Amino acid sequence: MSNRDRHFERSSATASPALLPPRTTQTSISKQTDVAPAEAVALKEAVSKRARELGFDAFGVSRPDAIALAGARLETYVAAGHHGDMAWMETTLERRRDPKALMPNARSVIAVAMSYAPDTNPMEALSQTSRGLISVYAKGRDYHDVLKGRLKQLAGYLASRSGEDVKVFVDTAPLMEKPLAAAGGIGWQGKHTNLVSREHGSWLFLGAILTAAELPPDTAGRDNCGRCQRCLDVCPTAAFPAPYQLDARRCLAYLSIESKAHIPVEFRKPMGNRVYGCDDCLAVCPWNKFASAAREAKFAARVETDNPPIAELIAIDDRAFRERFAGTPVKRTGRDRIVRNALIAAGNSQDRTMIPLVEERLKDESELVRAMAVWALSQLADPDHFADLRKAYLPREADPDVRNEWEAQSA
Ligand code: B12
Ligand code: SF4
Ligand code: SF4
Repeated sequence: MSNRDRHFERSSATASPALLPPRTTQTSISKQTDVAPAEAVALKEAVSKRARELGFDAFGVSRPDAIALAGARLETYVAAGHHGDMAWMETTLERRRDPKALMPNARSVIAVAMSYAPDTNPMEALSQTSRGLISVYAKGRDYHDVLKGRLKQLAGYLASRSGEDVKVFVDTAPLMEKPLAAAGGIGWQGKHTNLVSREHGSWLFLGAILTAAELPPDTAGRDNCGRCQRCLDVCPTAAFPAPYQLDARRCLAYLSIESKAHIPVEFRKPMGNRVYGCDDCLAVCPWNKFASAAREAKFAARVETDNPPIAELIAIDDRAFRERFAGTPVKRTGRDRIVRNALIAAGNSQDRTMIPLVEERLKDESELVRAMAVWALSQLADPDHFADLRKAYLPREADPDVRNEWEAQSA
């Protein structure tokens, strides 16, 4: 029996409460159904089986009120400013705390996970300094598209069998997918805050269905981090103020993907050659040794997104960008931010053959790009050459941030 089969078997089984391990604190307020009605058990088993047929690797059920503690922690996270410029986390706070705010008649939450485990360790590419690292999750087809299509099929199946309302979510609505997956027994939130499964490690995409159907809940996942803290230690930007807490403002995934601003100087060197996201805290997790490579071919790296040469990314224009990254999550971030990141990678590469390409970007329309071209040249060009460039470009630079870069670098 494969790991996957084992997981489904456990998830869909109904066990006597006496045999179940204690629930984690995250879900302690959820009420366990003592004896689930036979129809609900049969429905859950059928939906779990269908989920497996649709390519999901894990499946679990919880009650909508199972994540009350997560809601309180989300409030603390936002109050501390850890969400950075993701203002939607503030505006959706009240709805995110409670799945019922999205579907008042919801009685059950189905959490699903699909593996995107790579077949090699992505950290090996950190030493290939002429290439721009793209996070494993973004090298293939956008997971929103893949999961949403399958979730809709699963929800349709559930609706037709139960006659009850259903709603589908993949990272597109204010729902806390990690705590819900943990509450459904798929795994636990590791010290890096992502969901880890004993069977599939941490390379998992998550999705959820809210339904008015009554399904027997699973037992919440138990924390198996123990004394390990590899993910905390490996983080290049010290983004974890404490275990189980992330300050997104320091995380390279936030800085390189979500942030529309200039990347603060303190993070530019630690960024190394990562041009889109970061995998380090996931890659070092010992639970990944149990993860077999993803079965979903759509998540496989494409030649054109598999850590492209930095030189190609610096020179990319809008059209070539859209062609290269069509259908992947990278496309949504847009050309300017990727070129911004690639220029930082160029600055870190110590490869002086990139200087002419970087100089071209001093004339770029985007101030994000021009600013990082200045920084990259400050790392690559010799001081006299940099001073000549400054003399030529600073007087005609109107943007205050780009001017600051010139001035800071020549101080
Ligand atoms: C915003 C967001 C981000 C932000 C912030 C991430 C974060 N950890 O908050 C940024 C841009 C940084 C990000 C990065 C990444 N993301 Co993201 N992201 C999200 C999103 C949209 C919301 C997450 C959220 O609500 N954060 C708010 C905080 C408060 O929630 P939390 O992390 O669950 O916080 C918990 C802990 O802090 C814990 N806690 C706090 N204090 C304490 C104390 C104790 C004692 C304990 C036990 C726990 C505890 O309780 C909190 C509530 O559960 C979700 C999708 C979704 N709708 O859920 C995807 C999601 C979490 N991201 C995902 C992925 C894949 C990533 C990256 C791996 C991508 C990459 N390679 O670049 C990185 C991973 C970085 C990391 N270490 O987290 C996946 C994770 C899948 C999984 N296996 O868990 C998700 C679920 C998307 C999906 N549908 O698959 N992401
Ligand atoms: S994704 Fe990278 S930068 Fe972000 S917390 Fe993990 S190791 Fe740190
Ligand atoms: S690396 Fe260690 S501490 Fe971090 S999530 Fe994995 S098991 Fe937990």
